[in-house]
Amino acid sequence: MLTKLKDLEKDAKKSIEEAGSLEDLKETRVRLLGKKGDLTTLLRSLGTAPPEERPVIGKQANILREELEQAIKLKEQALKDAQRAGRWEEERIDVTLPGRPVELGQKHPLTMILDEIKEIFIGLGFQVAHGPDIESDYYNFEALNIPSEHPARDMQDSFYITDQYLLRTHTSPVQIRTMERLAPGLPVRIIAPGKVFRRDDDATHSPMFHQVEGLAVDKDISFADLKGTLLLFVREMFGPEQKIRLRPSFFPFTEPSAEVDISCIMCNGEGCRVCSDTGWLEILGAGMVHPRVLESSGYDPGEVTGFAFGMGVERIAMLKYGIGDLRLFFSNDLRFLKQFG
Ligand code: 2NM
Repeated sequence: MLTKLKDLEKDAKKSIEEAGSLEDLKETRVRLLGKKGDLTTLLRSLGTAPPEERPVIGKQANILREELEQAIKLKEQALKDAQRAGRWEEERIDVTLPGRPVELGQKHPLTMILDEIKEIFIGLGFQVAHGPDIESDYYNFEALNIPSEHPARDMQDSFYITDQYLLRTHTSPVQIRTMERLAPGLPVRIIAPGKVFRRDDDATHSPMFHQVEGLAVDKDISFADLKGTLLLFVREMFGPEQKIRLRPSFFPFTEPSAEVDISCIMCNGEGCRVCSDTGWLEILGAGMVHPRVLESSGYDPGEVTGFAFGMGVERIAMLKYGIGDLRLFFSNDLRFLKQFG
């Protein structure tokens, strides 16, 4: 039986050594050491050996089992190493190849325009204020002197979330919130840039677009201050030769109110397709803050006055870059976006 054991040892070590793959090795292991394996079978027949030989055979068999376990473990590691080396060979990286060019992104044209607008007003002493996209009926309408029967409140024009909450339709709520914080004594000079939402969708209207509104509240703020501020803005934005023209208008939150035109940047006021032969382009709404708006925000309209204005960022970008379709800003077409680098 000891001879059998010796034979088994020789055969087993050979099999382990010759295993060509991890699968091979696994099979060999089962054949040698498994429940019905060679070594187990040999030990089962220990009872047929002479009693004095049994302890020796048993001991030798156990030593052999340990040796084989060890040999299998070593072989397994060797096979794994070889496998990894093979993969490395296949995937070897040629560091002398030229690299793939890295494409840098760039600012969205609307971001560029917005940055420009912000810088101009910061230069004039304004601070940038922000507020929530979801607003209450109160901040979006009521505090702005827009009564409940006003057509601007129509469900058809706004995205209502509940009875009292909606996506803001302009950034004026930011101005109200700021006045509430600073009233009754502190002066206000802010612009409020951000997304606004209206139920509109065609080549000139998007359900989401961007506005910048401005507000100045202080003692003795006049309509002339408004005009001067807007003229400075327009000249920095569109060139030092620009003219502006104010036409009487109406907004519930300002009195008096005006629409502001700039001389057409395409034809310099000569008259062309872009300005419908008028020589002028409308780019802003503005006015003196309505006393009721000042009052509901905590200021005394007998003590302070204010001017406010609002503009659409997309419209300014379209004019400045000569873009014909508003939807290009939101289509994320790289052929369009790459032109503004
Ligand atoms: C515009 C036109 C005119 C405006 C008014 C206010 C506030 F909150 F102070 F009353 N914020 N923005 C305003 C005034 C906005 O957008 C065309």
